[in-house]
Amino acid sequence: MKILAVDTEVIRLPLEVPFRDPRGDLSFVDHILVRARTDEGLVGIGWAFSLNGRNTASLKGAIDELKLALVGRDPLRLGEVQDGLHHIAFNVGPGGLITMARAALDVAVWDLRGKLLNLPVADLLGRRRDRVPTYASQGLWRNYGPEELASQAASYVALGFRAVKLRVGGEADPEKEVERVRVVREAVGWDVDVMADVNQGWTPWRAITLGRRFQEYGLYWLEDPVPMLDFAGSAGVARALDVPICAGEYHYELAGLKRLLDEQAVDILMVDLLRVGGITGWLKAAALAEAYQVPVVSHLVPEVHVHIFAAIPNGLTVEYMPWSFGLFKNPPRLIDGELEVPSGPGLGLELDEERIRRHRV
Ligand code: SMN
Ligand code: MG
Repeated sequence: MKILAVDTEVIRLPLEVPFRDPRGDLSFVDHILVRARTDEGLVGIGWAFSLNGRNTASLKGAIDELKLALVGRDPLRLGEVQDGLHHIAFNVGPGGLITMARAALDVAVWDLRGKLLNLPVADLLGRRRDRVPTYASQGLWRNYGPEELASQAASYVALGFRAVKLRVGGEADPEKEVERVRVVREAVGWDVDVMADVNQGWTPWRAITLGRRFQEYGLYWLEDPVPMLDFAGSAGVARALDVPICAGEYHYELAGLKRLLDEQAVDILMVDLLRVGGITGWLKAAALAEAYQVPVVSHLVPEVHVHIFAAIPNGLTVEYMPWSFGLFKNPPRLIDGELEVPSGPGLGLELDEERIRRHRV
């Protein structure tokens, strides 16, 4: 079995609810869809994405150059594929678009491996469960006021979610930040977990003073309170607060994640599928965190993370962000507040060719 060709295309999917954010509005997501085709007619899929059309062409270009590492290779020989990708990428990597491109191709190869062996990726990875915890993360944006936050948070609970994440860090007035957390807690009650994401917006001092105020609302985690490279600041915040500090989504490859762990800057490590280099990189990050007895959580792309989290021992919860669901006829289902691992081979995802045709750019 050999990969004969790898095709890429750009699919522009609008967000159901566009939002405005002081750090960048979002109304659509460009998916660079990868299809790796074998001589036996199997097709492995993977994808990278960009927000609001920024860098879409560069990302597609990086994938189109790196994809040569797959052509002519046996998808079961993942190590050879990885070596080939690193060989093409090393002079401009690691990190940035090059790592994201490698990740999209890595996911396509894993999908192919599952299809070839007729097993879900979760089984290839050593499945230990069939459903994984998840949390609603597709809303509660920074530009939403208290009423909108409360009604949207309640709507997620009505859908069955047992955890929701809101965004903070956009208000000049600290009382308004506290109010955001309070209205969400009051809307969901005390049986639902609440996370708050600052997206690097605060100084350590503000994170500690506001984090202390948030504690009365029982946050499950406080995410990225300070800039990603302020390891010492994050460690200081983690030491000062009872609420667990979660960070990691901005880091590429493993070095930054390791430093977060070494410096005790996180209680929970967040790993981004594209920035860590795909499923292959994710498994290394999960094992690294396990060595520090730190749980891991995912960032975006629940379709792939549901397989990883079915298998790894230290996976806490999968971020439910359905931005790519429109590509598929059968995105993973939410059942009793958990995400179900699809049963089909590979990622178990069937492309919705009709919708893809309509949104191709
Ligand atoms: C986030 C990151 C990128 C795009 C949207 C939202 C956020 C998250 O940091 O954790 O979901
Ligand atoms: Mg985040």
